[in-house]
Amino acid sequence: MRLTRWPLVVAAIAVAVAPSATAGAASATKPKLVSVADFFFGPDQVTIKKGGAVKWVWASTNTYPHDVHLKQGPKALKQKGSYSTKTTAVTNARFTRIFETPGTYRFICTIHPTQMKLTLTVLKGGG
Ligand SMILES: [Cu+2]
Repeated sequence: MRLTRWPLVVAAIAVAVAPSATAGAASATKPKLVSVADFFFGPDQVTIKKGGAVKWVWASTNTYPHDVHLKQGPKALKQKGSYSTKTTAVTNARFTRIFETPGTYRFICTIHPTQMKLTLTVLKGGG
C-alpha cells in the first residue's frame, strides 16, 4: 500500500491557520515579540498600548552576543535601569517587560549600538 497522506495534512494545516484571522482582539494581552539577531532588532519599530508587554527573544542562529539596553525613555519613567538586560547573550535568552508609562523608548544593543536600534511607542489609550 502506498497511500499518500498529503491531502489530509494540508487540510489539517488549513484548519489550524484559519482562527488567526480573528486573533486581533486578543493581541493586546500578548507580548509583542522582538527578535534579537545578528545585527538587528526585528521589527525595529514597535507600538503597544499602555500596560502592554514586549518580549525580546534571542535568535537561535546568532553567533554574536547581544543585549537590550534602554538608551532613552519617557521623562516620567521610573526605575529606568530595570528596562535593560545588563548582561549579554548569544542565544537562548528571553527578556520581557511590561510598559505602564506612555511615551517613546529607544533601545540599543550596547555591543552594536549603531546597527541595533529599536523604537518602542507606548500609547496612552489603555482601555
Ligand atoms: Cu548586538
